Amino acid sequence: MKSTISTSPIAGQKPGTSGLRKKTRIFMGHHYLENFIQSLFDVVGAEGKTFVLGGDGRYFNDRAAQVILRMAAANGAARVIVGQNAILSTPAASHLIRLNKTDGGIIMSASHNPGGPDEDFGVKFNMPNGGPAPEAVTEAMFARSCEISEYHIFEAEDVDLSRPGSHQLGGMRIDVTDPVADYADLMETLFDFNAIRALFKAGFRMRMDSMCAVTGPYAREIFETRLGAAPGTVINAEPLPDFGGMHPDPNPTWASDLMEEMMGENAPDFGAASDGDGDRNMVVGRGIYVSPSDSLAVLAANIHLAPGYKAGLKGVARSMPTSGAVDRVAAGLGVGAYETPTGWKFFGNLLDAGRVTICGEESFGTGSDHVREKDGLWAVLLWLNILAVRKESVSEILAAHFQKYGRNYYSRHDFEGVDSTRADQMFAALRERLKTLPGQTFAGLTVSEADDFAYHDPVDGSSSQKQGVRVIFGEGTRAVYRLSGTGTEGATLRLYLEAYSQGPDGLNEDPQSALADVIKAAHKIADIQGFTGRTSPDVIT
Ligand code: G16
Repeated sequence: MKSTISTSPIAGQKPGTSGLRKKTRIFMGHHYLENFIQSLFDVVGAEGKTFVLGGDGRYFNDRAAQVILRMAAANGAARVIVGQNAILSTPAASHLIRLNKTDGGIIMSASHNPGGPDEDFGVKFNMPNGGPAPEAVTEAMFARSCEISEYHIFEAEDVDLSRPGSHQLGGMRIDVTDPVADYADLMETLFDFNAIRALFKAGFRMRMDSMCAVTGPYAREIFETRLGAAPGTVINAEPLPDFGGMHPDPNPTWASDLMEEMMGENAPDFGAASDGDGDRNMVVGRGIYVSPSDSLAVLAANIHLAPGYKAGLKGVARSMPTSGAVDRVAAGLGVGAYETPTGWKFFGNLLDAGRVTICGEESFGTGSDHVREKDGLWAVLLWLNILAVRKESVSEILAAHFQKYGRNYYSRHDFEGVDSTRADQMFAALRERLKTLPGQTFAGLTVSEADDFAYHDPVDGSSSQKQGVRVIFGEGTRAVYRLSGTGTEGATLRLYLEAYSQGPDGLNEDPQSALADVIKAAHKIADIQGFTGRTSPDVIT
């Protein structure tokens, strides 16, 4: 039976970089999830439509799925394709949206943020192209959430999502589907599985850390079953509601066990980790960490070695704070390079218009036009394909890359849990001073340009302002300041640091040493200590 429930707006249901992300208990609060989902359906329309639904399996994922299904039915949706146990990795959801030509999808995830009753939950909407909703749509959802007065929900028993099959909820059909199969099949069309299988057969050892999050079943099926990697290659392979207490963010700090193994004596040939919802990746060679910006550049330079990309690149795109390493590859290949604001949604138009093939971000996101999300396992597979064809180690491939293109030393420093007001004041003061910075010298570095990044989408003409403050100290050397859009507590200040070296000397320096002057200058320019009280970051990647 369909019910219409009276409600009233709840403050602050404003989607950030990647959907609406809040503490789980907030999402579990009275009408909270329902208000947001109704606002979403009111904006995108549900009548007669087909959606994909799934999430990363974190705490409340199962309950939220039942609520969303009942609301979809009450709002007149025709069909929902839902992952078994309400599980779908973000890239797999993007693929299912496209494969089934649906009207979009709802993904329940707070990505790399921890899960559990006292941790984080999130909901995001992806468009019929499989990509995150653009700002105009999320703004409209927010506006709707500020005026909502009722929501519609079906009163019914829980739908059995524990095995594949079809169900009926009112006039709506529900198809429960294996979350892994279609995605794994897609990967087989893109990469040379025979070559990778031969690599493993010859004794190549890999460690994949799924961090007790959604990629476990995907990684086991692809690496161990289809590619023949040794059983046990995938660790932390069981998705758990609290991610086993892990912080499922694949970076050297949070994937420290993997780092330790890869830097140790009996290290495997290749290591990788992925995040809560499977869209992020970190790759590590034996004894060598690959920064996401360098990974993007190496993948772009070698992508033609994978069968799905043998025609080469149409172009590349990176988020503004990502290092310029991939731009050098694009210049070498004579293809376009686009610089977008942070957030995968900004790549969507470029991918849809066929202007770019590969995209990436410093925040451990890499992907291509095969879906409209970043895709952690895709990046790992592309690395494996390259390693299998080149028959070189990760460190040899990186060394050759730096030799050819020079090296963009890069690091991101995060200052977490900063007082939001103080963080805003710091940005206001910095923005105020931008025009006066050029010509001034800090820690021996002279500012050549300073601005607040604004983006004009070349495809639809939309524009986005205030996307991060850039202070440039000549060719390839810069500091970028941005506030995170994915945190749920206080503010997180992100400081992105980059210095280019053409070599041949100095290509093997430690990034923190190579960046020492940029770090000093960046602190001085924004008076980070004065505003936030912090002298050193909480996380360095
Ligand atoms: C999300 C977006 C990414 C973006 C990241 C930025 O990642 O999908 O495209 O780079 O946020 O995070 P922040 O605003 O904290 O710097 P995810 O993996 O959380 O979906």
